[in-house]
Amino acid sequence: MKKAFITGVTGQDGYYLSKFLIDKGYEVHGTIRRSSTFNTKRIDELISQYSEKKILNLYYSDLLDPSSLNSLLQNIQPDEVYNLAAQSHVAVSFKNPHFSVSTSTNGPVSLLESVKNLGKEIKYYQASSSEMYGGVSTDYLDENSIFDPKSPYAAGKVFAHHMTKIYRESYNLFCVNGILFNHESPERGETFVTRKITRGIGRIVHGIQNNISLGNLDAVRDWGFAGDYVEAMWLMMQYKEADDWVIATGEAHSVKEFLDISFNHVGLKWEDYVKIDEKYIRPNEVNHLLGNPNKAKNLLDWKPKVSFEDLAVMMVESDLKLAEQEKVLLEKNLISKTWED
Ligand code: NAP
Ligand code: G4F
Repeated sequence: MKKAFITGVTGQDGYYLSKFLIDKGYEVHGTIRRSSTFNTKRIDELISQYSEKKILNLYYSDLLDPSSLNSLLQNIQPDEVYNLAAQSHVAVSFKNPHFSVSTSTNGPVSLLESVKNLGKEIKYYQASSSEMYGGVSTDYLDENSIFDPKSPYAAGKVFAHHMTKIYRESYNLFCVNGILFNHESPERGETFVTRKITRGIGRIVHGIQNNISLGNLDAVRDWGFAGDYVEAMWLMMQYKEADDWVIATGEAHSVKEFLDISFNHVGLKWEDYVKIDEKYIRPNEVNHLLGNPNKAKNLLDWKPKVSFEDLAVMMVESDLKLAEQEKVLLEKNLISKTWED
């Protein structure tokens, strides 16, 4: 049985990748952070199904704790390491630059060093990001496009991207960079723009929220479905050689277009509910990201299966159900309203 080690297993991609690898017959080992409240909500179902059978195994660790990462890798001796952990919110990285940058730079170096020193052939996956390109051009971006990071988050990712390549070239290690463009799902963090919108729509429809406050509605992204993108991560790790890969849909859409589709789905007009709040305007914006996934399509035989429209509808439908449950709990005073109008 192959063993995979995943950092960031409690995140959106951690959830989809664990599920995908377990279905492929892997034993999954994941790191979770100690928190004063439970932070395993996304993977609770997987835990109840697979932890007793030792198919899913969880350990407390942090990317800022190299000794814990090293001893975990020594003990587990995984075949594949997927480094998904990061403070992944771009706007937050301006507010918490030390933490954001330390996590995405020191973490990968610690893991790469451990992988190098293990003396076993271990494959390493680094979660690189389309944010590294900076979004100044409207051209298609591919593996050869120039990086021009616009945030602490993106600068940290560029460093990790180069280090992954350096370990590949210097030590002949199987180190892969997956340059993934934005990918979303019903498991997306609730402060990323797509989920913030669909969560808001669910609550508006059920009468427990009045408005959604947003920032730049003209920003353009290449949005895909997270479930499709974790398959691409795995395919990169099975390819005959380690490389850098762009994963994207090849379609660009604005925040306004996401609003259009999502609000139309419930028969409402977004213009009646969306307010612009300056606090969501970033110090330095990434205006336009559009990826060219042809290399992955041709060599990995990967393609995105969920369209932009279906993704928005999938998220709205899921958040309508969540809001319906919240409404009942609110009426029974079992939860309080913590979200903003
Ligand atoms: P996410 O939902 O924010 O998950 C991030 C994960 O990292 C969580 O499990 C989080 O733990 C963990 N984490 C944060 N800081 C940590 C630290 N210091 N030590 C250990 N774990 C830490 O992000 P995602 O959307 O799944 O993205 C996965 C990775 O892909 C990230 O590296 C992200 O930067 C990158 N990426 C994402 C996208 C995208 O569109 N989703 C695109 C390109 C690249 P808690 O649950 O305890 O917070
Ligand atoms: O959903 P976002 O916060 O995603 P962003 O900044 O593109 O970053 C995500 O994708 C990256 C890949 O390109 C990942 F590396 C990163 O970890 C993360 O997953 O914002 C998308 C756009 C931005 O231009 C932002 O300014 O939406 C705009 N936006 C407008 N109003 C908003 C809001 N973003 C957020 N989060 N909240 C708003 O109210």
